[in-house]
Amino acid sequence: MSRISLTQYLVEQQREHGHIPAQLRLLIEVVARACKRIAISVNKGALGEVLGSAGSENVQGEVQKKLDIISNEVLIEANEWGGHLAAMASEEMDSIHVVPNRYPQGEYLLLFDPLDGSSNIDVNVSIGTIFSVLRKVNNQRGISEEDFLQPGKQQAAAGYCVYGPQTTLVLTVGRGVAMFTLDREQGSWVLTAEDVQIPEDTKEFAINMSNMRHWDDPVKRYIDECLAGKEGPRGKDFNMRWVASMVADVHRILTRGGIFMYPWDKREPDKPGKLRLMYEANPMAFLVEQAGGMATNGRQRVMDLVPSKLHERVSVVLGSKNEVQRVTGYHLEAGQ
Ligand code: P6P
Repeated sequence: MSRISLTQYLVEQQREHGHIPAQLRLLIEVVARACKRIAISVNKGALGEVLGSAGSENVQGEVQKKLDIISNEVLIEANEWGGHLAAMASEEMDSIHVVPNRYPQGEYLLLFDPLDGSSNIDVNVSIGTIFSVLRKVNNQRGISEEDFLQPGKQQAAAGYCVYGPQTTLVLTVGRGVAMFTLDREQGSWVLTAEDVQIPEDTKEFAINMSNMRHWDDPVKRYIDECLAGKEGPRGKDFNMRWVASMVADVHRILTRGGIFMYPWDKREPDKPGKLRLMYEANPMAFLVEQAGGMATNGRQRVMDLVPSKLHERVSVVLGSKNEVQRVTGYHLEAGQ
């Protein structure tokens, strides 16, 4: 594969397929540049006075880390002036951030989890930025939260940046998944994988096992069968991984297959799950489907779900197609 830059990749996609409007190309390049800025802060760690709690809580009631706030501010500042966005939404902000009147408004809406996996920041484990791009659907009145409440299948683009042993940007604009690794010497994103494909089968599952007693029966059945190994109904042994950074777990699945599950559990029965639909599940579902995998809430396709509020939560089962379908089948059999 030729080692081309993100810019050359986007220009060639636009030239060959014509499906990346100029504003969308600019948006992706601005987000990619913001991720480089975030990577610099993340990589400083204790040297940069950026670790630890910020002493505040976000809309989710979660303690905010200093890097959560820094990352959020980097993404807001980078995207405000370019004229490609009408508004932004973030896990770290209660309400949407409309582009100020001093800048032109564009055709897109950007949603992001600026730094996913915050519990891993202070212990030097991979974390990441997740982003989702929607089109502004109305042109008359001003932008409001309702304009963001679109199902994931309306996404124009989605991606994440994983800050790990390598800093890697993973992107889809609806024509497959491409991966770009940050060349720190040049400060540029270099294409290192394209047409990424998730194997349809796997022997690796990712779930927080400490919640087992809270799961519903179909999830318990699926995991019990994985744990039973080759002597059990699956006839093969399974391995388990749980990074507690969705970006890291999904990157592993895009790279070598697997199934990731954060299911509903009875600790908070009125909540469908822990993860957020708009800026975690939907972008990851777009990437996973574009790589030949599946993403559901255990029963339905994630990207078909119509959100009723910006910070809506959802159960997530995603990854290798045949495994996700098995979990869906168990829910259907159980009538759950
Ligand atoms: P738990 C990180 O806080 C996150 O939102 C996802 O990135 C991750 O998969 C999950 O929560 C981890 O949750 O309950 O295992 O800490």
